[in-house]
Amino acid sequence: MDTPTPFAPLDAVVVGAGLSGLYQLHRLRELGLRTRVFEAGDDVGGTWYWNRYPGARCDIESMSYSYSFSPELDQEWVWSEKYAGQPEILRYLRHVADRFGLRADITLSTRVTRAVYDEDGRVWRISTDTGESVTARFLVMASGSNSAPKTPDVPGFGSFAGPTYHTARWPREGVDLTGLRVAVIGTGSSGVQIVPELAGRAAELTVFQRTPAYALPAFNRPLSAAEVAERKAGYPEFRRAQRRSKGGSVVEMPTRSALEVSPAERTATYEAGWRSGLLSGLLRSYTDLLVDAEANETAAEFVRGKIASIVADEETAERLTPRTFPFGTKRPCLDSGYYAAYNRPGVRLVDLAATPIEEITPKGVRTSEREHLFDAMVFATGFDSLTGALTAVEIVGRGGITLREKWADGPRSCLGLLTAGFPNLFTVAGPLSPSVLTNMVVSIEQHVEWITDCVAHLRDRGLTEIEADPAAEDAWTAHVAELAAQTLYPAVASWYTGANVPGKARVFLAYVGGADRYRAECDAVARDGYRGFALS
Ligand code: N01
Repeated sequence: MDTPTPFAPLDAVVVGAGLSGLYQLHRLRELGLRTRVFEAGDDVGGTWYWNRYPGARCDIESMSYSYSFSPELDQEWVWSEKYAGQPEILRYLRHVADRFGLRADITLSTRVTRAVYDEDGRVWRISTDTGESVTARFLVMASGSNSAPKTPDVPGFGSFAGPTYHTARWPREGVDLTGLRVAVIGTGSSGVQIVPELAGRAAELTVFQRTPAYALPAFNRPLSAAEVAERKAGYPEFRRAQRRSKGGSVVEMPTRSALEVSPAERTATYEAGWRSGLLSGLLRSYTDLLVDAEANETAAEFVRGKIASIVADEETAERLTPRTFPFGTKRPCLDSGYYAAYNRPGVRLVDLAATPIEEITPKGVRTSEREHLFDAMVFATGFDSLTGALTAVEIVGRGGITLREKWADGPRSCLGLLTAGFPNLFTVAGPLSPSVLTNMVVSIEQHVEWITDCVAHLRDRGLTEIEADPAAEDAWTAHVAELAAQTLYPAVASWYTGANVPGKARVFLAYVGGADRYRAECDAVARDGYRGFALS
């Protein structure tokens, strides 16, 4: 192991001990850097620590949604299901923390609240909610893309007299909702997953839907010993293929337009995509589903037909049918009994497009139609995505400018990795990178490795600072927007565009060009001596 340069009392602070932070710590330690992770939760796991709601499950296959950096880990860990549930993924991440001895450098139950760049000392001065202050040369924000929960922006929020739960803050000890009248507000991925679970327990379950989702069947199942063994035998090549892929998953890419084939052929292709039980199964049927509204409509219609075939009550089926935005422009959901739940007695759908919420009351929810009475309420209302966890920390860069101020009109950065005016501050899987449009683990590993190589580059040359060049940042920010503008994404109100958070700038927040192209660009920038960045 190299001897660390005495950068500062700490060489690096990493914020968050989820998938990103754990791997970042591992890599920086390998480099010999004195690194400390601060984690708000009382254990590691990040997303998989916080989102403990019943039904929480990954929507990327478990043997794909796992670290690739350790062939030994790949061989020793055994996934039990096609889509791992939250408890299993959390066990995996706890195992990773133990196996690589990471816990010694992780401070739990501690939230970083403030980080100020000391321009003279070229260090970050970092404060926590436990009153601790540390100084580090590098600050890596591994704080998650969907980790700042959003509560419903409706009058009376907080006035309900009974218990309320946000899916992303589900109590560790669980909640017994058996026999109660329960409301669920929100029908994104979290709502779609929790509804079937609660439908079997609550006496009455009322789902408040503002916008219907497109949900595709998960067909989750146990993995057989034979398929686990086969994947393990092929893991080295599989992991290489993931790294070369556009979305971080190894799938066949389409070559034809949806509009150049016959309706019968299209339906057969969509049927195969539906049966694949993959989140991307339908979207990857044709090349133009996310760029051509007419092509997209063929897929959207297919899903609408499926909803009608599952939901017995015609009126409920129609209300569950998405018609206001193209398929895939909001992240599709994976369905493990969501639509079918509406066939159970005691499960009701309230269509907020027809009868909006007027207020939350001490007894329940008042819509424009009437007051609905509940014993407990569940908010599956999502997150301030991509930027929320970053701007929640008071990050103060050069000249006293905060990141929140700098990004008031939307995030700006070079490669989604560093932003001008905030030297030595890296973001993992943050805005303007492919992150949420890909298999997160693959994108996280790519970012962590780039950051680690960058830090090693600086150290090996006796340099102490890297900062995005404003011109390169402008170019990257514009490039991300230009690519997005070629798709159907930006026109849709979603968390991808920041439209789900009142007052948030409306900007398409992710890089749509693909993880493969993005990786090539990041590698080229590094090869060119960190083109677009000032090193000193
Ligand atoms: O959040 P969302 P999520 N009144 O923003 C509704 C990942 N994830 O937690 O669409 C009434 O998608 C809102 O309505 P509308 C995944 O990337 C993954 O479900 O804004 N309703 C919407 O229906 C996912 O995409 C997994 O009109 C209100 C819902 O709340 C991302 O996290 C599981 C409202 C929020 O949906 C976010 O998913 C879970 C209000 N005032 C999450 N405010 C898996 O791996 C909001 N809504 C499977």
